[in-house]
Amino acid sequence: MKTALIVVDLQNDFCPGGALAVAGGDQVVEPANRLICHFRQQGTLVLYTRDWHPANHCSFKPWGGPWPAHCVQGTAGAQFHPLLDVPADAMIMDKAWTPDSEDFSGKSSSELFPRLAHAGVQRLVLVGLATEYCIKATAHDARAEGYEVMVITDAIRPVNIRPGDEQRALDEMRARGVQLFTSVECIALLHGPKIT
Ligand code: VGL
Ligand code: ZN
Repeated sequence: MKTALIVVDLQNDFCPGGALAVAGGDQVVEPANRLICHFRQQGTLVLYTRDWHPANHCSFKPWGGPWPAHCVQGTAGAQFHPLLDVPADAMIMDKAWTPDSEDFSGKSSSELFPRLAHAGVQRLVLVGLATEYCIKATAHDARAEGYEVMVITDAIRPVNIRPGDEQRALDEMRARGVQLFTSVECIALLHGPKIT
């Protein structure tokens, strides 16, 4: 089965020190890099999404939204984490890049699913930030489109605005048939020695 790795919003503003910091957000870079390395060695598709807002985005508090300004196009906060492995020819998909568009899902980058379908991909592996927003929304949209979805538990982190948000998101994903694996399990499953 053809598989693609989607690296979701691993940007400075979602990491400690950033405008919308997720606790431990930077800790997902290492397992994400391990998966990126494995997928590249296998010649498998790796795509990156970016939260990519204009300065007057509707999700920002001054414009009536819930969030502090974050991931503003062209700023340091919107750049990928400096240790994230992003090849020069990386496929990058930007989301929510007009003032009125707020969509957490990678689907909102209209190229994402058509591109995957064109490449014959049937299974997605998701890593990145944040668990109950962009990871969950992308996972659910992918399930609705018929993809098999694996979310990598050590390579995601929640915002946890309310206690329990993370657990609820994991439960909702499981209920929709999303499979949860650690990065080690994922690599062993997809790229480990074949048992015959
Ligand atoms: C995200 C909150 C606001 C995310 C984006 O990438 O999960 N969360 N914008
Ligand atoms: Zn955002």
